[in-house]
Amino acid sequence: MTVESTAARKPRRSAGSKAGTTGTKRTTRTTKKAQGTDPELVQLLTPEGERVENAEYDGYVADITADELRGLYRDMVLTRRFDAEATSLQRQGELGLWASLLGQEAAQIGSGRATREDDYVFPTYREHGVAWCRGVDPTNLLGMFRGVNNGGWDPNGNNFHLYTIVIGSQALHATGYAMGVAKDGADSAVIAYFGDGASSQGDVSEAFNFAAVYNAPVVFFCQNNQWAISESNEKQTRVPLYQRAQGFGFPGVRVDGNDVLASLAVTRWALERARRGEGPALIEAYTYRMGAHTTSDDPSRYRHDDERAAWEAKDPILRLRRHLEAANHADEGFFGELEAESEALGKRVREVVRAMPDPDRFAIFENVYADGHALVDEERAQFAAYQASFADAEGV
Ligand SMILES: Cc1ncc(C[n+]2csc(CCOP(=O)(O)OP(=O)(O)O)c2C)c(N)n1
Ligand SMILES: [Mg+2]
Repeated sequence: MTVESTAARKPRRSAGSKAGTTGTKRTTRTTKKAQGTDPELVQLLTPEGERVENAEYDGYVADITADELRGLYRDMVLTRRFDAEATSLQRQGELGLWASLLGQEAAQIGSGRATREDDYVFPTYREHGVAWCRGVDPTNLLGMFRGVNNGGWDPNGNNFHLYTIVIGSQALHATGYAMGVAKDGADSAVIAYFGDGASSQGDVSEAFNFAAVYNAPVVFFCQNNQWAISESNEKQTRVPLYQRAQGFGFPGVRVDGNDVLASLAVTRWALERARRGEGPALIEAYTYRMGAHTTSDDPSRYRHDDERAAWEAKDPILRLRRHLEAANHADEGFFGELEAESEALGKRVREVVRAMPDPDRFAIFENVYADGHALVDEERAQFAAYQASFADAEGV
């Protein structure tokens, strides 16, 4: 179901002709079948892998071939494998921390594959699947979690900004960037990822308002994984998050975040209308964080196992596999080759991480100020003396 404001129904620039793509043509129509499950949720694949029709969004994935469906499956499997490997590496002491995306693969791969090369992505710290879609080598995501660098990739190399830990702040960065894109007259779009917990941050509301008032070409992609560390979704909001958009004057949609096809379709819709100059949209990808918040967290302290079990039945990878098998789109050969590719990725990740060089201890003092600063010089000298004290102790 979508919520549209009056302002959103009056696009400033002319809209495209594709049926169901404009603000005016969008309605709350869904097929009977989809309504039977949850009328608020855009879903194209049921948990059993059955393709359900959706008059509004089918057109956005009509071009997806069997080959591309297998590609989406491969993306999700490899992302999950990479993520599992990173969790193990943390347990082995090779990483200081890891934030797993387990369960959120469909939301990330679907939305990530909807982006165009010239679009710009502002992630949180959990968007490993989106990074994969943007072509960031997964091993580059690990340096920061190993504590050997402050980022690990050139944001402009793939139009994928560095991971952002300050909750919600990237929504403002994305909005400002999108306003710049519009001023440049470019037809690319910007997408900001954030979580259900971040929706309570002032930064996110400020970003919504700026984006609406300036009609910025930005898509707000909220992965509602039901938890913000140990705080449940009920503690964040009294209304479904996608409905917040209405109060700011742009459309909001709730999509089944465990359905890669629906996530792709809805994000394409939002990005296309942003590129046409129709302003921001909010997507709430309804999903579940199957693992801990990070490797420092123990979810058994605040939630029940049966909750996770219920969501496992809606597993994003399993549902696409069921669909591929039922439609005869993939055979054992495909799944076998993917398993081998997955093993090879895991091996490469382990090897690259273990070989990461320790950083220069004094690098932290670089780039604080463009021309240097007396206080930084003083701190560098203090740190050098501190380091030297260990050398003295070793010498004794
Ligand atoms: C401004 C700010 N406040 C608090 C924190 C501590 N913190 C880190 S993650 C997190 C929860 C975020 O939850 P959510 O937005 O739902 O994202 P998720 O981790 O579930 O993907 C909090 C409060 C922070 N990093 N930044
Ligand atoms: Mg969350």
